[in-house]
Amino acid sequence: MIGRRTVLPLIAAATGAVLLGGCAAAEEQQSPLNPVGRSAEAIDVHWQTMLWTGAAVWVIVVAMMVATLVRRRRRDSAGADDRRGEGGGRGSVLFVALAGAVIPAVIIVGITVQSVWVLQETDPGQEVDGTTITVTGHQYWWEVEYPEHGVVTANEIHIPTGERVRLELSSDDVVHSVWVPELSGKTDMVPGRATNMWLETDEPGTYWGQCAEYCGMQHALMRFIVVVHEPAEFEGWLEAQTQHAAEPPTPDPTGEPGIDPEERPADQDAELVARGREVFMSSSCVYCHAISGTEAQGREGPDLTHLASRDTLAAGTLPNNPGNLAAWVVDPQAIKPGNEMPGTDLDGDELQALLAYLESLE
Ligand code: HEC
Ligand SMILES: [Cu+2]
Repeated sequence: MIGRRTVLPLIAAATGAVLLGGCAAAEEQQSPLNPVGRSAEAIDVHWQTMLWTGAAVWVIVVAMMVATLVRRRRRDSAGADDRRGEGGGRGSVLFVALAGAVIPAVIIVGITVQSVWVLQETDPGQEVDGTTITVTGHQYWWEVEYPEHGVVTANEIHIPTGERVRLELSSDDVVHSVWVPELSGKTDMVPGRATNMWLETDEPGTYWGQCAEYCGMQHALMRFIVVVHEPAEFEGWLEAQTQHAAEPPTPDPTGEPGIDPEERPADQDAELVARGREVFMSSSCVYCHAISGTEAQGREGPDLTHLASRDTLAAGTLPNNPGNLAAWVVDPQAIKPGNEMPGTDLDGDELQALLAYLESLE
């Protein structure tokens, strides 16, 4: 017969399996269980120690409880009324002293010593190597600046391998928190207060980060990536980002028709891009967005100077491709309700030109 006693544990086990399955899926993108950054590795050592020590204590305690129950039951069923052995004797006192005081003390002191080590390993005050990056939290996106290089970008932090890079954090509005589980622990961004952290890893790759302090409606879609490059590649990226946005090539009106038909499509593209630039500069976009080398200098939204070089749109909400870009510009509130960008009412032609211009911002 299947009673409550069997069903409840079964439900609990099934729920547990589903929850753990969720963790396994998330592991592909961001998980502190795959540490590759120096700071995340120290945190991992610490939590593994606590997990396995805790597990060992649990197994031993449960085993002793079960053994006691079994012994008691045997004795009861034997009808013994001999209680002489209980609660007394030197053996019991020694056991209580060891298991109740000495062993726990050794474990707690050990874990405390290790956590002091982890605090030192991950100390934000540690000396750093080169590049300093300032990261500012906004509802619901990240402004990323390389002040020594005059570079401003958004929702992507690029760093070189093998270097400890400092991130100086602040917030433009409410409390946010930077967390890249594979690289480091969390650090809060507090309005009006400077905090900092560092990143260091030898593994090139792309690592997902996440706002880890509830900050409003789109907190869950306040994501970013950390792109770790080999040093030479990093220099190349930085160099490209220092460039102003390219002026759209001026279409050549003197080109005699028929002489070089190959040139025509490129010319038409150039015309579209140039028109799109005008649309951008004459609409509300400029109040909120900057494009370096142009009159657009708004700081309410992400800098768009090298928009087309970025992997994602709207803080990791969408992959950056022409279809998603169009969908975002037309109706950002449908994609990320409650974000700070209003929709546009441009007509079809203007929109097409605007998108061509945005896509040209490499
Ligand atoms: C009132 C300010 C405001 C106006 C006006 C505005 N935007 Fe935005 N825009 C934002 C904000 C804020 C974000 C970031 C939204 C988020 O991710 O939460 C954003 C994001 C974007 C992005 C994605 C950037 C990225 O790297 O993720 C693009 C592209 C963009 N805007 C283009 C435009 C264009 C084109 C216009 C004009 C038609 C425009 N915006 C008008 C504030 C504005
Ligand atoms: Cu946030």
